[in-house]
Amino acid sequence: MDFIQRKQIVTDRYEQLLLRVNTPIEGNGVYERYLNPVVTADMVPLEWRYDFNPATNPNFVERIGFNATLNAGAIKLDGRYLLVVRVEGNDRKSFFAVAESPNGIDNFRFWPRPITMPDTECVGTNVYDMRLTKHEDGWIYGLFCVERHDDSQPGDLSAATAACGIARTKDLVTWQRLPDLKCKSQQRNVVLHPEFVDGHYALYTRPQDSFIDTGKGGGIGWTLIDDITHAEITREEMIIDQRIYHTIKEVKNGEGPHPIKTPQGWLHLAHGVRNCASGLRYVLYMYMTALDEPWRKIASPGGYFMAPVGDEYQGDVMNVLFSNGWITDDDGKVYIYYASSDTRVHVATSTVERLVDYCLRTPEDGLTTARSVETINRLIDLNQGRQA
Ligand code: M1P
Repeated sequence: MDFIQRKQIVTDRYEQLLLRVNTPIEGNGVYERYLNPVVTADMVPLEWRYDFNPATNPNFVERIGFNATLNAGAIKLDGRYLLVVRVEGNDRKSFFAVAESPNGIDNFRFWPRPITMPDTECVGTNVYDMRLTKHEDGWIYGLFCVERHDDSQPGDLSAATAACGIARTKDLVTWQRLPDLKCKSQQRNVVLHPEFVDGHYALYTRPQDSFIDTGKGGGIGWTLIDDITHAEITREEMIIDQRIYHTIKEVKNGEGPHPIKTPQGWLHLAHGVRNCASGLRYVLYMYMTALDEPWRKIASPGGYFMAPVGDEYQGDVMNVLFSNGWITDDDGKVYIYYASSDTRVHVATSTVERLVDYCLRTPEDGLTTARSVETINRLIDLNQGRQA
């Protein structure tokens, strides 16, 4: 096949993929999944992958490969649904790139170039998992993980450190990089609360003893910081959502996107991790905190909100759902962007009303088998009483 023929085939296939219509799948009533993922590695622009010059690429082969598109921050700007996607090259380096859709559920198309994120003096090896927050100070902040080799262990090539990188923008094109969050522990999954709290910026944190293990880090933390341009944790990191034995968040947990403000309280989406014979299992769960005290939990529905199903189970890192982006429309519709198995991005839709109902009316985890059976029997009793 010559250059022209192959280029045509590749381009046609690419355009068909981007124009594919997505359809909802009936679910449990709390949310709807969709038939197709919304962003996959095959949707990375051809200009980033192919040399379009027949003289230097006579067979029209791919020159730069992409391994995955995952863990996307999300925001709605000027009526456009925008994802800041973690794009991972075949070289294992992640970077950020904006994908835009007119409706939030299909036709996502990457902007012409990836984000050029300025570095700090201490260059990061890898960056990923941006949480976007349109803060009441007028800036859009992106908080993300910055990974570097741990030079205190020169003999161990896999020793790494995780820190929270901070950058801000008005348009997602030009980014002002601020110093990384200073703190005693390593950090991943740090999220900026959208409002000032007692005149301070507020962070959801995830203290961890090492790059992978949270160790003594008890769960999702909360702290106030004085200056976002030199962010430093100087106060206590209060653990607001603990890891708990024999639950979906026994091994680790982490805040997802920043919480949604509702009349009943702040709606939170998070991921919980447990161990099993096939390795770590990442699921999504929800909780709510008080409107006036965003650190005080008021609802904790038991169990997971979403776990991998079907094809979602398979990918680069199996058995993983992870979310760091959601968008709320003015009419209360919520678009939950989640990645499956560190490979591709999906959407699920719900409404603020349904999510609040889910949080306030789902029984809490009783933490023992006996309590779980009691809870089920209580529902059966109520239903039988109603039927009598
Ligand atoms: O591989 C699953 C996820 O693992 C990490 O999340 P956590 O820090 O909570 O363990 C992150 O590297 C995330 O990107 C990844 O999806």
